[in-house]
Amino acid sequence: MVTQQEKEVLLEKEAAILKAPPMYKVVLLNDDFTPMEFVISVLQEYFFKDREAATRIMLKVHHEGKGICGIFPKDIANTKVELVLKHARGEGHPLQCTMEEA
Ligand code: TYC
Repeated sequence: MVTQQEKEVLLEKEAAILKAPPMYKVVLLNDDFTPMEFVISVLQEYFFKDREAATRIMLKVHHEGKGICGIFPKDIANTKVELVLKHARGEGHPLQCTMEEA
């Protein structure tokens, strides 16, 4: 027979499995120097946006200061931020990319 305590342990384990992992927004920030075309290419290559969506997001960042590239589990968001920053620095651009809990 299953004791009350065993039931509670099982319920806790099930709840932990079912609970969605926290998600993180990857955000691009505006600056005065990174070329628009570079930002569009980042959105296409790292966030799989088509050219129209990438252009829309880039222009939103340009006009409003920031914009969301996508929402991902923590590890994936972190890796994307690192890859985007490495690519931007490698090309000599000051583009800033961060993550925020969604
Ligand atoms: N403001 C930049 C320019 O005029 C373009 C730009 C857009 C830069 C989005 C960064 O995240 C950015 N060249």
